Amino acid sequence: MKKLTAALLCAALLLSAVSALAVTRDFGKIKINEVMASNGNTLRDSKGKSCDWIELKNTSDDDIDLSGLNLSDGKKNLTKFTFPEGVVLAKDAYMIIFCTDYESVETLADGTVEIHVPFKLSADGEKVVIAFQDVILDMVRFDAQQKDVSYALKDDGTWAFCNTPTPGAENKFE
Ligand SMILES: [Ca+2]
Ligand SMILES: [Ca+2]
Repeated sequence: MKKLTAALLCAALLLSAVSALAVTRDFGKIKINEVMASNGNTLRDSKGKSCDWIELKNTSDDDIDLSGLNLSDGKKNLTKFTFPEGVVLAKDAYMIIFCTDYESVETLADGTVEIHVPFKLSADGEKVVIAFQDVILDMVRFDAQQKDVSYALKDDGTWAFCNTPTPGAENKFE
C-alpha cells in the first residue's frame, strides 16, 4: 500500500513538473511586436469596430501564462490592464489586444480569446508598456501614425512604420 502511495505521489509530482514546463510565466519572452494607433480598415473586432490594437508575440519555446502581466500606454500608470487568470499565449504565437474604452476578455465561438483594454493609443504618438508589478519588461515609443500604417518590429530589432500591417502574424515590410 505504501508503495502504491509513493508511486502515485511520484506520478503526481512528475505531472506537475511536466505542466510547469509546458506553461511558464517567463514574461521576459513576451514582446511588443506591432502597434496601430489609427486603425481604419486594417482590422475589426468581433463587433465590427476598428479599434487601435497592439500585437504581442511569445518569443519563447514554451506556452506562457499571461496572468498578472500588466499592459499600459505609459510609464506613470503601469496597471491600466492586468491579464486575468486563464489567458495563455502559445509558444511562437501572436496575440492582438484591442485598445478601447472598456475592459473585456471574451472567448469567441471559434475558441479564440478577444481582449479589450480600457485605454486607447494616440495617433499623435504615445507608448506601449508591458510590466510585471512595477518592473518594465518591454516598451515601445511611437511618433504620429498615419491611418492604416502600423509601427512594427523588424528582424534586426529596430522599429519602423509599416504599410503592410500584419495583425496576428509575422511582420512584413515591402
Ligand atoms: Ca492613450
Ligand atoms: Ca504582425
